[in-house]
Amino acid sequence: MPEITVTEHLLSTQKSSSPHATGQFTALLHDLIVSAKIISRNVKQAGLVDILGGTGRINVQGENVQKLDEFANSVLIYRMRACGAVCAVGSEELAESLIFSSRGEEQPRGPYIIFFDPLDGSSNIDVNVSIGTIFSIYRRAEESCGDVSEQELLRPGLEQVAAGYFVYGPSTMLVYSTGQGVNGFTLDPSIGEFLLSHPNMHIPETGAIYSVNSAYYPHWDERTREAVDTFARPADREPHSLRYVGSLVADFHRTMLYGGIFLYPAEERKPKGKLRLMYEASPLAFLAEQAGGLATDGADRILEKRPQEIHERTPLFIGSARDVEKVMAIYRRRS
Ligand code: P6P
Repeated sequence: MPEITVTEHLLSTQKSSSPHATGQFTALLHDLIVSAKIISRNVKQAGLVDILGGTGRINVQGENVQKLDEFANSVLIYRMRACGAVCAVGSEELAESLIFSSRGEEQPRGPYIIFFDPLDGSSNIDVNVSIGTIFSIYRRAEESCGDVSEQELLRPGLEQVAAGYFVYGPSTMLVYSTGQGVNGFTLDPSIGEFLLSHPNMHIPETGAIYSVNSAYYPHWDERTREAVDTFARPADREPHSLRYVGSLVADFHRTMLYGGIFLYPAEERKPKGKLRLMYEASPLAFLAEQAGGLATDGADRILEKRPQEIHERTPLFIGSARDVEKVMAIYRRRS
């Protein structure tokens, strides 16, 4: 197969999907990719330089900020400001969103709004487990002008124009969609390019793996226990295998390729679950649906949820359509 770079792929699909494209999205994606290459380089060196361990600071989520979290966040913010295509940024590591104003700038700011988890799974950094960057991209309404308002930021996932993730594992990969299916690209470090390696990704309709932190079983409600038991202790067939990395991007990437279901339910100590709607659940739900899968909070489709605040959390059941439908049926019956 000829080597197709992510830029070539984007330009070729853009011609068909948005001929009037101004190149601003290409500029945004280019700077996102450069950010990921820089983050990947530092992640791969983490054991060799004094960048392991925490900064001693606590982020808005109440979690210990790892030095690489902070580094990834600052690289992404710098590049998103510099690319000119972005007018606002939301990040797991920022209590408030960042609004980039056009005032005093030679060029008006572009129309794109990006949310990201700069380094998800950071608790795994020190033990050399795969981690990732998750991003979600919206576009301002054509008629919008002036600085972005808070209200323009709180949009349901259905309105995303693009979403994806970088996974820093044995290889560094980019998996993303602009609404025309999902494609995967693997970084070839010898030439510094992301090359098309997983064209037109589809989640199998059902899978043989479920992914959940079963240690929380005592804290789940009855419908969640029944949902998990559907895969762990099925009455009518072999049980699924349990695989849980504890790094969302790694667990989701496996689900995209092998099928099955990832579950992070609500529980008594986390009534809205742990994962964040805007920069974890919504972008992954966008990818899952583009790849033929489903994503729900148990009752509602993730992509239809309108956030009330940037760091809102949500329960998440995501993966193969038939497996997620089983969970939804249990929640419907027991609610
Ligand atoms: P738990 C990592 O901290 C993270 O945000 C996700 O990457 C991961 O899926 C989840 O938390 C793991 O949470 O409660 O099982 O440790």
